[in-house]
Amino acid sequence: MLKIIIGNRAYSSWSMRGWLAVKQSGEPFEELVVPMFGEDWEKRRQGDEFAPSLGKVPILWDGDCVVWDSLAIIEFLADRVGRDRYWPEEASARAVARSMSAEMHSSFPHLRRELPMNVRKSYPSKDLGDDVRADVERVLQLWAQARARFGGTGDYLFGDWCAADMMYAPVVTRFLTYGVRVPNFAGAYMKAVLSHPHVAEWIETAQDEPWVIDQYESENGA
Ligand SMILES: N[C@@H](CCC(=O)N[C@@H](CS)C(=O)NCC(=O)O)C(=O)O
Repeated sequence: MLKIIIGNRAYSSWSMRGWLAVKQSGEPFEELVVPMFGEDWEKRRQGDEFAPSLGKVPILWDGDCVVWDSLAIIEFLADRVGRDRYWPEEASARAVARSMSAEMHSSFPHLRRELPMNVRKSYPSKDLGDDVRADVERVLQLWAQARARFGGTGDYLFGDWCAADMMYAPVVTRFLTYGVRVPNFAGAYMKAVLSHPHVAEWIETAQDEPWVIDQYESENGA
């Protein structure tokens, strides 16, 4: 059976992406939550289960086959259960969905650093610095283009729920947490993402986690 190792649901955005991908597979899976930065975290990440990932989550095991890194997990599962479960069918839509997902994976350093994920909190709007604002604008531009070109009658970036939505789901929760002001189309998209049953389950389960990491509990970010 598949087994995914994740960090805290409250704070670990990469874990959220990997977990959403496994949920999307429809396959049964086991999950192991290792709370980040506690004693057990240091011990576990030095163990064999974490070794291939250099101590980062998420990590997916399928027997003795291991996949780490959220995008690789998506691709591994797409190979396993069918690409159409993860990526839009039409070639140009798929190309854009892949590009947007890769950009999420490699970019937006200011957004990631200054607005860390915390799905248990929501603060009033605050002024964003220029660098964070530029990251936010780029995300909104990508969302607008995907929705306009490929959204059709569906609620998500490419109509149906796909890997690009999984990659941007933690951005949606960050915008909510820090009260980032967005245009109406983005508000509607965010609402759809937050109502997706897999996202809703992740957020709901996070509420009951006992662990608190102080550095992610500030309205001013990390
Ligand atoms: N590029 C990796 C990023 C993984 C990552 O940085 N995970 C964070 C948790 S959200 C982590 O394990 N941090 C612990 C550390 O860096 O020590 C992916 O896409 O999965």
